Amino acid sequence: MKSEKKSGRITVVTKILEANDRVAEENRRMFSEAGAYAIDLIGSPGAGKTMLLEATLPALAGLMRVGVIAGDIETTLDAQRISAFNVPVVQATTGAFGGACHLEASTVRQAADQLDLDCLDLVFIENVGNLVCPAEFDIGQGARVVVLSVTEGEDKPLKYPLAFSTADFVVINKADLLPYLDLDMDALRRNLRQVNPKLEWVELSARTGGGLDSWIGWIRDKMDAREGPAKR
Ligand SMILES: Nc1nc2c(ncn2[C@@H]2O[C@H](COP(=O)(O)OP(=O)(O)OP(=O)(O)O)[C@@H](O)[C@H]2O)c(=O)[nH]1
Ligand SMILES: [Mg+2]
Repeated sequence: MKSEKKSGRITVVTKILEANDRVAEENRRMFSEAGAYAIDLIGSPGAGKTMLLEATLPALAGLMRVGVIAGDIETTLDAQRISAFNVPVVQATTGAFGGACHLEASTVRQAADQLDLDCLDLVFIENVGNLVCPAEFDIGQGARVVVLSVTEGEDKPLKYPLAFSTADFVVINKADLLPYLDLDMDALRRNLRQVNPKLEWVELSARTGGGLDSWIGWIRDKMDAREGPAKR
């Protein structure tokens, strides 16, 4: 009896993920056809995802047209912060849908419908602050970036491997705080490699802007290398 229940539950979970994957593929096609590259930003609450965007948007101004989807369980606080940069922004809150700890492909689809994708080159999707659930859900992104702050500790890649094994890039944020911490940066780099040998990363401070150039360079290289028609 017990195992029947368990297998029933597994079937349901599998169906949810399959349904999500189908919409994610549609999203990927939608972004690609519009020529808008989508970057899924995931990371723990407070890792600095929004502050990274606040540093990144001025650096990309004039280079490309950027839109933002801000994911949270509640509030429009992040969208309000982003709107100061004069870019199109949509807040996607999961509170009305049971407070999911991640964005699903269908939520991203609804949010993207509020943006004029044909007029955008790049869409940042700031996922709900969480290092676990967002890693399990494909949302149709072109690339996934983990924002990990140095205050979180060098062991996080080992403890939350899915986030790092499914990531294309890691932004190690809050580098300005390193002098005040006993973080073992070599161990962090080793742990990142152990979980995902192909992983690249940059160490930066969204607060001071130190190291931001490498992050901007990665975005531009990634966009230049993407498949599909360039818009301009
Ligand atoms: N010292 C320092 N503080 C930072 C840096 N980046 C972000 N912070 C601070 O960290 C806190 C959280 O930053 P947010 O950008 O709101 O973090 P978030 O990841 O968007 O948080 P959620 O959206 O709630 O998941 C704020 O107080 C920021 O000022 C940084 O590079 N250095
Ligand atoms: Mg945020």
